[in-house]
Amino acid sequence: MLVVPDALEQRRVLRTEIPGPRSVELMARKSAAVASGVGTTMPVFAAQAGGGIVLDVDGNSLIDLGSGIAVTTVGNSAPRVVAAVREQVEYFTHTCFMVTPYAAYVQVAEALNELTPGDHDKRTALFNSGAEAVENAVKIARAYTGRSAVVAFDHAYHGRTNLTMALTAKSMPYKSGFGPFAPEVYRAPLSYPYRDGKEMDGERAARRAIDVIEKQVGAANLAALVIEPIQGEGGFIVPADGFLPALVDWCRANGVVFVADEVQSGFARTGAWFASEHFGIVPDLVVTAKGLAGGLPLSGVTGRAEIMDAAHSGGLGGTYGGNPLACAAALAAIETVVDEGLLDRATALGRVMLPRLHRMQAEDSRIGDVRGIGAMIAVEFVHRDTSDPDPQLAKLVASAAHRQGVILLTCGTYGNVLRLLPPLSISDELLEEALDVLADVLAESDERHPQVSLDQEVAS
Ligand code: PLZ
Repeated sequence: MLVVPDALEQRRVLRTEIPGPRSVELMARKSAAVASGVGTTMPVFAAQAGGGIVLDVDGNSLIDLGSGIAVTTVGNSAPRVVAAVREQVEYFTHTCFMVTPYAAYVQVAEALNELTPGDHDKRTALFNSGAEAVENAVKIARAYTGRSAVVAFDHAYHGRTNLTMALTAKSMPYKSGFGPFAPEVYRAPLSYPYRDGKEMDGERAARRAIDVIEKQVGAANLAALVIEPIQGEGGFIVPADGFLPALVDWCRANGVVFVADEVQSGFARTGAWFASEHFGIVPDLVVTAKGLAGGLPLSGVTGRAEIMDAAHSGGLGGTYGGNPLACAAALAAIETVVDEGLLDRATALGRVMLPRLHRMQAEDSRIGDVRGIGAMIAVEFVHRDTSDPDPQLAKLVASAAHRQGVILLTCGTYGNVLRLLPPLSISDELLEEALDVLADVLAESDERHPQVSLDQEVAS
């Protein structure tokens, strides 16, 4: 059952051009007041959001296929989350869990211990952002192993703090000019089925990665291998079958902590609580954030008790980590997923998106690949003859969709991937309508601009 606030009509309505005059005015104030390093995908300011709609300050109702970058999985202002936060805020906003703890933090830890893959004894620590949790997973793995090296993968995204910038692969815009980066971070090749070709199955891709690790790092020096089971910012890359299990096996055999960064792929997004489940792997540590607290800032590291407990008392924490409002929101978000059957809903949304996108691909050779699981789906755009990445087309399609009132995000090392991340509270009708818009703007980009002139137009 979809629970949608009455006030927000679930319909795409464009009352002004996008952006409308109020957004234009606010954008001018943003430019004067906010550091220019903080960019925005759309030049549109939000007024309200819920179901599958973001209402802007000019009264335009936009279809949300971004979920605030995979955060509002249970919906924006999901009723249970709103009620739980309202109730908590009446009691207290903050005491600091490290000073006078409160039950909601413990309840979230218990829930994450239960929901993450594997039935071994687990512990959880809570933080504020995805990057902070990834950093803490690395701290914990180093404390447990007594080793310092960490391996991340090609196309990886793990955050913008110093250590997580080092783990993140892409220079522009995440790292360029912001070094020096944390030492003892090494990079291994990923399994990328669309680009690897058929001969490179999952096990061979794992062998290729393990070779690099053994030769360039040495297992004896390696504390942790950090990987997104399905990559987010890097292009929604789903590794070939067998890749992740082979890496887990190698980690077990070599005393290396396997860390799954499920910040984007986790918490019901793919039709399972965690994407790791699709590959049959049980990570040693699981990092969660984004969808976990229905839009409030909360992240966690959950994993094997003996690893999690390796950090000395007082070694983990932070003023706001596991804030009571965020914990109340997380408990309500978990309840929402269960009560509203949102794991199945994510799978069902995938069944709406994938066939439509595959049909578009069959008719348009600029779509090189359609991939993803559940409500985490992507389209990779390429140049017709070469299959080289075509970021201009992805950008053009996304901004044309924006003008038609559909919030769409791009991603990928080359910026040539369009990602569809609807909130699980969206209706089939709205999702279908957004896909109609996507099909239209794609067709128009083809008719009006044959490939050559398209490139010229964007370049000029
Ligand atoms: N790990 C897998 O996807 C955040 C970044 C948006 P924070 N992804 C969105 C941007 O441009 O900053 C992310 C992720 C994965 C870690 C993170 C980091 O999470 O909550 O943004 O710190």
